[in-house]
Amino acid sequence: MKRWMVPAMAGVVVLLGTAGACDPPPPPGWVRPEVQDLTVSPTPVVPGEPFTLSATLVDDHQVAWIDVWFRSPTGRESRPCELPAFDSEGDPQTRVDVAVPCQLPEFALNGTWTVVMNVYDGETFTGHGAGAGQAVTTFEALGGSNDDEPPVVEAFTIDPASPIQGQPFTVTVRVSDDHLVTPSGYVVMNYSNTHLRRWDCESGPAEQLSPTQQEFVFTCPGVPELAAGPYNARFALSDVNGNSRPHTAAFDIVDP
Ligand SMILES: [Ca+2]
Ligand SMILES: [Ca+2]
Repeated sequence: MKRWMVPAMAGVVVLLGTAGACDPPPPPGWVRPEVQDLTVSPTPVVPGEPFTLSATLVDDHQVAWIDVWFRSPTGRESRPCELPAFDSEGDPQTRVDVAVPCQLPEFALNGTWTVVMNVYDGETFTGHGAGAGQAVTTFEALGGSNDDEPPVVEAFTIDPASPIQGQPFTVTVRVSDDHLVTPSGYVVMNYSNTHLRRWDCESGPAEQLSPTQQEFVFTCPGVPELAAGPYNARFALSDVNGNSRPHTAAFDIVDP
């Protein structure tokens, strides 16, 4: 049995994408590591229940570490696995069977997911996915949620309805969704006219009106240099599945 340590290595940075044009060339004779026989079991995967990614990792010198990431049916990326790390003592291992424990959140989307496993040998530049061997497979998730809809903006109220130039105003946004993020995270609202965009409206955490309703109250400071005229306010909120759609509301700033 190979010697693996859990949890994931500290200090392994996110390694995605492809090699950039400025990456140094690999050393002469370098052999890329490989991920062989990447499988998911059991399938279909049930969100909230554990499953395993299995693969065989091979390299001419050493299998140094792996990186795993998932893409949901709507394209959101996540890493719901405990990555193994090598015990650095002992001889380098050139062929390793791994069984990686993973678990999707209970609310995760049903449908076809993609999983990518990268393996690195540490012999060459390993930023941005360069130097990785990679395998990709898909699996079905069943028994999670079918929520691929963004939160609904039920109300978007500006007070006063026509803010006065140079004076503060508030924006109240009420949203509903079956899978809101609770407690709510930091949310940005901005507003603009044809040549100026402001990001200075601040909101505390949302008030939880019900299990499926939240209300944000943004305070927007008075800005003397904002000209009277038409403006657009924009607000977007993601649910736990990352579904998001911007909401826009038009309003006027009027002369004092
Ligand atoms: Ca190698
Ligand atoms: Ca939703």
